[in-house]
Amino acid sequence: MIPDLANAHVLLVEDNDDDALLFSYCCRQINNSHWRIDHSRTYDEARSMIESKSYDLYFIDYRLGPHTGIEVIHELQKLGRSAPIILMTGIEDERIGDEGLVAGATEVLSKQDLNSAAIARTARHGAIRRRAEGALRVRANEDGMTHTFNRAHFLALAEIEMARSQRFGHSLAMLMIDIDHFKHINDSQGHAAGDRVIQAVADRCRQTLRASDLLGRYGGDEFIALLPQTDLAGAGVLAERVRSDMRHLRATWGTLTTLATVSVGVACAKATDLARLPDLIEAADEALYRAKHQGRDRVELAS
Ligand code: GH3
Ligand code: MG
Repeated sequence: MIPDLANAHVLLVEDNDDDALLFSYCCRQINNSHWRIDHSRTYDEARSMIESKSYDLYFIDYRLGPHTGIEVIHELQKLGRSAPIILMTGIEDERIGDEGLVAGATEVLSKQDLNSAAIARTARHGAIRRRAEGALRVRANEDGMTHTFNRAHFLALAEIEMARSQRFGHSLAMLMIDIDHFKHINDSQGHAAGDRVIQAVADRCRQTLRASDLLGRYGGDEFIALLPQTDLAGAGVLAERVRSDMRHLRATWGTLTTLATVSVGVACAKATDLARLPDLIEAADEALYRAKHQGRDRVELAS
């Protein structure tokens, strides 16, 4: 086994206990490796485990009750987890493998071929590929300055989240967060100080939001967040927390310390029946516009 996987911490997502036992048995036979394996049996369990920890390897079964392994892969993508993801399938259907690779799996492993050599090979290939992709992927998906998702990647993930919330009848909320009078900060203290404020606002948003929420940089001084399974009232509470947390924000640049406030527009896909992502964005944007016009440093909910 390649050195960085010798003591890998592995998450196995598998609803069948016999298959899980076989998998663990095979892993113990891999030469020169001592994998620590955490096992989750359901999609919900997997979700909470991947949110609370990051693993060195993910082995995910395709069939998971009413869910599929593809949804777990989407969660991993959202969290920006970069370890190899191996999708395991018991069904001889190439389309499932293709779907897995498109969703972000590094390798596909047929459960019919489950043995220690096959597990070790997919793990090794996955790790090699991830290393090669690493820098490239981060650059393609992230905003370099704030390390939030860039606009294009945020929108791609948001489309997935939107489809899923509709499928399960969950509400989905959006926040548009814009720094108040940011031009003035740039003009009075310089562009570099402005950059520090943008970074500090991103950090504060990240601290306030949940791990399962998506945060992206939508434009210069504007951020966008998507909150799964959150209704308008709940999102309003969170938006208020984001806004009031900015009071403690101190962005320093040289000897300068800058304070900033933000305005937040909130919309919810279920409450207003917005079935398409552009409509949800427009509703959040309109609410933000109202927050700006009603004095800034405030939260407005879409009506
Ligand atoms: P409002 O309260 O209405 O939002 O006023 P504002 O001054 O914040 O207005 P606006 O949002 O239109 O200003 C955004 C400014 O952000 C304009 C642009 O020059 C600046 N900007 C965009 N990207 C960057 C960046 O990466 N760094 C810095 N320092 N400034 C940026
Ligand atoms: Mg602004």
